[in-house]
Amino acid sequence: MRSGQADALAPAGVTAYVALGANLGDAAAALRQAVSAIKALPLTQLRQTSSLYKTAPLDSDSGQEAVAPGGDYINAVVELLTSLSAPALLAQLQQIELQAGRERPYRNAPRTLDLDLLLYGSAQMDSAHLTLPHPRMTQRAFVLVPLAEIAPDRVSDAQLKAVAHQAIERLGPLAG
Ligand code: PH2
Ligand code: MG
Ligand code: MG
Repeated sequence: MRSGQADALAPAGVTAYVALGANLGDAAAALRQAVSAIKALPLTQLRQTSSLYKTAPLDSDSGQEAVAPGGDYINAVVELLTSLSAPALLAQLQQIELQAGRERPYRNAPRTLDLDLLLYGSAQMDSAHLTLPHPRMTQRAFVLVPLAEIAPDRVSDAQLKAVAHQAIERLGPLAG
């Protein structure tokens, strides 16, 4: 039996995708800072980073373009390989939001940094704190376009087509 040997191997980790967004202050700098913080997370490697995108604010509930007090967003998506559980990863992401000065005065308030866990391997869960896959990700060009850039097999052409009317402009690489 080789199972004892297999048990001794380090867990390979889970591929997870995180959406980054900000629309207050220097949003691009906030996203770069967030990527540095994600790189420093325990048991986690940053695997891929999408470009930065400028996107029109969308209302979370209706999915329609909305007038947001902070104006346009900067968005990106990163791919991680992590041995943290999904709730532990979410808690770490929320810590990074807090360090960036995130306040939650009301739903959809302009934010210095929003980090949303989109996908955690093929996990499907619906708890009070965490729903996977992210329940609104397929309605949002600001998630699907950067996700398709780094993980084309996780986004279908039909999904992209369904959000093609939403304004999104590629700005350039996140780093540099
Ligand atoms: N985040 C929201 C609501 N609306 N719109 C854009 N363009 N980008 C976002 O990151 C975003 C949004 C809630 O988190
Ligand atoms: Mg969000
Ligand atoms: Mg969020």
